[in-house]
Amino acid sequence: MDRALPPSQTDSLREAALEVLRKNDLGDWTKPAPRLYPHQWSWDSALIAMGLVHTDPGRAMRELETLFAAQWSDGRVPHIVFNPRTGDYFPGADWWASTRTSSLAPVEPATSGLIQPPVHALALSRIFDGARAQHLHALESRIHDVFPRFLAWHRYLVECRDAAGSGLLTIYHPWESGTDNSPRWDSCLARLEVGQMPAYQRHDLKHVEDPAERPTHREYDRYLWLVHLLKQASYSDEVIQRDFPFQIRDVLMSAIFAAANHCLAHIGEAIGRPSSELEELRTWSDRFRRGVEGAWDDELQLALDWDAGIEQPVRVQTCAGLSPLIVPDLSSDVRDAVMASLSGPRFAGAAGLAYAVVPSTAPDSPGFHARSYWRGPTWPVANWLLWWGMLRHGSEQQAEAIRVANLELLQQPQAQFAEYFDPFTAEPLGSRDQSWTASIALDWLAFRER
Ligand code: 9WN
Repeated sequence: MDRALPPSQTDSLREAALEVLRKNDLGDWTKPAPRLYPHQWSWDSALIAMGLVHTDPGRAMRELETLFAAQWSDGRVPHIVFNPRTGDYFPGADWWASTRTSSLAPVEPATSGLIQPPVHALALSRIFDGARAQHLHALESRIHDVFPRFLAWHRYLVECRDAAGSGLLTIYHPWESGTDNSPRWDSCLARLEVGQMPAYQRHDLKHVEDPAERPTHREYDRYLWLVHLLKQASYSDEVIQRDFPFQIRDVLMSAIFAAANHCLAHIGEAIGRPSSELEELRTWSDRFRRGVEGAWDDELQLALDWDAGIEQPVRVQTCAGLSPLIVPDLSSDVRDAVMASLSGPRFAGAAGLAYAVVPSTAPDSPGFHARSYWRGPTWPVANWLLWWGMLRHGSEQQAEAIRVANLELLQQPQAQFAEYFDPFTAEPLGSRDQSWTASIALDWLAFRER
């Protein structure tokens, strides 16, 4: 039984979460949301697999296999895989023009040319451990088959997104971070001069009640201008890195990558991959751990992104600053400092919060907005990542507090597995029936049974 909620409530929350995943299931992959996001998104799929594993590990594996079937020949896993049968998303496949623009892109399916945070090996590791424990040999053999693709993805990130060996991955677009309109990107986007590009029409605003919940038109112009420039560079890392105006070393992505290498090494060892590969993965994990630890800012008591355009840290206070918690083998003093920031008055301990969960941006800090997407609302998925990390660092009591507070938020009758929530009123915002919200609810509910 779960300590957070009485059994009748956990049962109905679980049933409702399963229903969301069933409704968004298109057979081999899952829509992130019924209408707002009708294609396959990279990090959504991995986090969806984290929930599916509790009911159907084979289907969880299929989610990852479908995504990795769209991998580019240089190893990158695209942030969106387009489904020709489900339209109505902008920018769609034509706008990205991946196959026409780069010989590295698959001919089919059409994809975007960006990436997203590399959470995939966390999901693969969960599927693997389950398969081993339950003697699911066919599933283990599928993990064997897909392993080289995962390794190629990690190698792409190391070689193309951290060619300088900084221990931090460089992103070229706010969408790559997964935290699209976070104040993390404001100062860099403010320097961007938007040139001539074709007129466009947004579709996202049709699917939310209040446009303030989504990025502004000014932000969208910048997002699309960056895509235009990326296409001009043929999505080539070498060309992009010469003088691209948005190059930020992303601390959250790098923390996830440190953990992902650790997970992939764990699987690789268990399935007997060559020791040279295991050594590489462990070295990468260590390199990105050091990169994230090195991004720690003593004054803000948070880890900060690095803006390579001006060679300065990005001094904002967002949940990404807590990402050292996701890194394996974190030194105990950094861990204690991050935990203090997480539970303190800028995040889960902020005055007036409806539930003691982590908001995406610290209330009272510049750029905060309670209802706008990644500028303040609490995202259960971001809380899940921090919870996952806290457990690994032995911060069990604090991890449990975050799990319980999130489950209480999600079991409100109006919550409907929303994409994000106003941290003060707990009002659901963005899409409803968001797959990864349902999926991590399943994982949180199953936690006490594991
Ligand atoms: C752009 C699908 C995705 C998530 C991102 C989230 C949002 C897309 C959008 O939705 O981004 O990629 O159109 O706003 O920010 O994290 O993967 O759920």
